[in-house]
Amino acid sequence: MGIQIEKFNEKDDVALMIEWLASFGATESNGVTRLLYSKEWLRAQQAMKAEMEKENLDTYFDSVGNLFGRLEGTGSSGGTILTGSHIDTVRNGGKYDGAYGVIASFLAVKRLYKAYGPPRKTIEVVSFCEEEGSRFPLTFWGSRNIQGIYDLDHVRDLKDTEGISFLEAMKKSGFEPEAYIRPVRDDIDRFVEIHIEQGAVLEKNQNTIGVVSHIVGQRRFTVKIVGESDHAGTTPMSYRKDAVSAASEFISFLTKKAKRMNPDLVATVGRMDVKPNVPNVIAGEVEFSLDIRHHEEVILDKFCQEIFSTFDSLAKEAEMQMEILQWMDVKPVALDMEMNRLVQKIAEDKNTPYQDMVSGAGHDAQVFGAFCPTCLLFVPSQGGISHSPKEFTSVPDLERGIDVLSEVLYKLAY
Ligand code: HGY
Ligand code: MN
Ligand code: MN
Repeated sequence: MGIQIEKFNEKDDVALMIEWLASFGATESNGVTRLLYSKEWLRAQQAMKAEMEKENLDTYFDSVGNLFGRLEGTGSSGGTILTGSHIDTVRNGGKYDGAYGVIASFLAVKRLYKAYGPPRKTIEVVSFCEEEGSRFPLTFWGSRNIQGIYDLDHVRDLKDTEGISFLEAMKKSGFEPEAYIRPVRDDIDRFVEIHIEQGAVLEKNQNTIGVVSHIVGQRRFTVKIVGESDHAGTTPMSYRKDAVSAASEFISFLTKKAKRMNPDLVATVGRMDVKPNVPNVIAGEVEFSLDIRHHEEVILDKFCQEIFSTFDSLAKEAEMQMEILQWMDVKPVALDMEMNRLVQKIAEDKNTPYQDMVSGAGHDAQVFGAFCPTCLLFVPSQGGISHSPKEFTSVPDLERGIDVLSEVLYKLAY
């Protein structure tokens, strides 16, 4: 039957906490925008810190703004069990992506402490400062700092779409770049993340827990095409160097190729900037984002090689300039089999329907998975909707996730 942990009071209520955290960066369309180092981001991290302190967790920020709540273990075995997710969101995203993982980890540790006292092994709840790559062209700023993959050199020249520099934004939210100390941790024994699925597989199969076996690899690029601005009325079609027409040719080519090449391959153009972006001028310049994912690197390599060589010949043919900047390359990762077996056993003991699955979304777990035994649990997303104000997971599903997560942490740390 496993451990028994009770909700202790209304403040212990996951639905209330989800609404509370979503109030930091709430948008008019009932979504959330909480970008790295924004005011809303800082207020959310500070509010989460205060909640952790109420539960006697030792709280602290590292030098990039990852928030930790530490519950010291009584044993001498050293090593920390880390659990949590990211606090940042996409623009006008949902209330659950990242936030649920932070809240669930916090509530699980709070309930375990109230029911069983201090753990044998130290547990830390983490609220990673950034995972999405929504403000600056860089993702996993929090978890990749902890793993020593990133430091300030990776962000010195970055600016957001309003031209604000990364370091300026970091400084403004109180994380002094001059005071930056690489926050690398070598004491993390295991990492456990719970997250909404952001897809419809669990719902379709009527399972309530997803045990993630692999997380897809992800590559993100910015493609810039430079043609020539010209008069929309007096320039014959054959004289034009129309950057929008070239971009649409590239995008239609890559979309068709992705559909043909492999059923699990996904390619997305989510952002596009057109210059000068007025109706009666032929576009001289287009910049678009490209997000490519698959769980096998060989497929990612093949797809990228084929589309970029075609882009190159099309650009030459049209006598246009083209620049391709890659700003993300995260490898596919297999998560820890032993920890997954523990999760499966716990779900079975609790008669909670579960299934193994691949994650098409990126997660901090894939950064940790390359360094320490890591597991990632999913709870269902209604209609598979995510990165949208319509993102929703039912309270029973949220609670079941916390119940399974609590048991995993109990087995690892008590
Ligand atoms: O884009 C993703 O896969 C995740 O939501 N950051
Ligand atoms: Mn996301
Ligand atoms: Mn996420």
